[in-house]
Amino acid sequence: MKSILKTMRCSGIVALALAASQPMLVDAQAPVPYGAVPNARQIEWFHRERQVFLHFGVNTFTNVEWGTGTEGPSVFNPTALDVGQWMRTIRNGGFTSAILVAKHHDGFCHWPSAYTTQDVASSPWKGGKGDLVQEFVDSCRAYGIKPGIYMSIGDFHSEKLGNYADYYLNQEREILRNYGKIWEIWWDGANAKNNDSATMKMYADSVRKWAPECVIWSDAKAKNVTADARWIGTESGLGTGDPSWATEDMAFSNLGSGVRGGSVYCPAEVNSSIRPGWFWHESENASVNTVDVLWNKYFQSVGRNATWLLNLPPDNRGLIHKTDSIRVDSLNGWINGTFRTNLAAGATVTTNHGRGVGYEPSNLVDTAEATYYATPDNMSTDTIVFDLGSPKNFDVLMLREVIELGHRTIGWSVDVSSDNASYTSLLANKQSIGYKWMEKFNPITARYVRLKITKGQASVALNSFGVYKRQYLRPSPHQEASVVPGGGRLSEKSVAIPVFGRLVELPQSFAGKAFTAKLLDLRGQTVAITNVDAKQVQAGTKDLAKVGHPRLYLVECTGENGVVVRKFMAE
Ligand code: FUL
Repeated sequence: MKSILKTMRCSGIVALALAASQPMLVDAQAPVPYGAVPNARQIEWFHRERQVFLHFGVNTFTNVEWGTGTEGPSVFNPTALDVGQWMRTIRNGGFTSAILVAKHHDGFCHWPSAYTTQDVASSPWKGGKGDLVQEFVDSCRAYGIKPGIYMSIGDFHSEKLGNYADYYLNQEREILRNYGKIWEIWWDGANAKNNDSATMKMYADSVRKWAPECVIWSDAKAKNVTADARWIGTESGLGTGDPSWATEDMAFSNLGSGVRGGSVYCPAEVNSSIRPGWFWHESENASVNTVDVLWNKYFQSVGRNATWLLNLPPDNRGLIHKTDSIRVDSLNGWINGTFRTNLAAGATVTTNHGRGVGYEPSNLVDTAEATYYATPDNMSTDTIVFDLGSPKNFDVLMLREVIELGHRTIGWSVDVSSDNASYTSLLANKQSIGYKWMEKFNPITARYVRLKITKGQASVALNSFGVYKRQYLRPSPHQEASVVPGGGRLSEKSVAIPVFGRLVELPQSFAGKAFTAKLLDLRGQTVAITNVDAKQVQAGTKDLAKVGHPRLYLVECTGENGVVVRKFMAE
């Protein structure tokens, strides 16, 4: 087996892999990346797949979508705000990260900013002692959710006061330097006055300085040189293009589909709300997206080479409404139920143009993300037949390309057969693949599935193929209990404890005790387990080098008070 990162040889990718702290060996046999390729931030961002947007602020209390900046902070007074309830909804919905609207166009700030009184410190909430950004990031970390921040560029309250760029930069510094790692910053172009390219470039340079791993989502000016992720051109959640290229030209001339061969790698993040509006309105409690609508949105975002940013707006109590929570919980039951069994997992896979040892067709149906199938350099088409062993009934198909090697395939189709002789078309004239492409269709029964790669701009490099039957998996009480992060008492101080040879920040309750630590890969699969005795901090930990897994991202520590999940970057 060869790992993707082991087999890259272009210097751009060398820099990328080093930036991502991932080891790599040069292998002359590996395909060369084609065109624009993702940076380390974008690779991590793609793996988040499902993210939650949290629109909450003065508008929640004044019942509008856009405030004017003249509302006093006194209107912000949630009676039962519980960020832990948000996190349980987010986690139970299978989301991996959350973006809090820390400041919308009205200028009200969810943190006590040193630069304005239009903030929580001047509100009645917690007697002006609250800091919602702090509660949000603490709770995210306790629940293993990556925190991100929306900070509106347009600010009806503070723009009038002059020196707005300095003001924004000061606030950006407060957010990025005072709250630990922020995984994404969101720059909406709406209502922005002070957003010329030079200013936006200055804001972006500061993000790179203060938080180099923070993804920039931007629809503001200069996005062609600052953005890691782009707008899709609609907020319906159902408008992602087919094809959907991760690349754009310098003018971003096609937001919905991207631009094939474009020089800027800037994939789409599909933002949409579970309700008609972005902020909570009582009148919309009966208009929450159904599970079927959410299922479609999932396929039109994660299933189209993009990530999904679904808005779940907390209500005026400060809680996510139960209808919204139940809907995303059910959706996750459908996603988990469907994708846990790949009916092609044991398939015999034959192809016409294999690249040889290390790039076997069977890599397409294994569970390792690091292995892939490839054709020789001069061969950009192929016919790949999956013999499922017996007739199988399925209604979903999934395909993944090796994004580190760029968009390669630009034409593909799928047909099915019961005898490997006469085939019926299932999917025709498809173009892009990218990080993940998913299709759903009426259930069909077939033993043979034939994937034709009909056109490519470089040799084929695919890492996964799957067919699935849509089904629901109810989370068992045991599964639920196993992820309850009781160890993450939010106000608790943290301590740094060596785990797998690295210092990991854990709640104080882990200090001086024995606990179990698990390393999980990006898909949540366990790759190593160790017992840590924090009384003798080094004892019981293993050197990571001996674990032999280059791409480790999460460490899950189970102590006597529960489970805490932390990000873990291997070198
Ligand atoms: C838009 C804003 O004007 C909306 O209020 C919302 O925040 C949405 C995500 O972006 O441009």
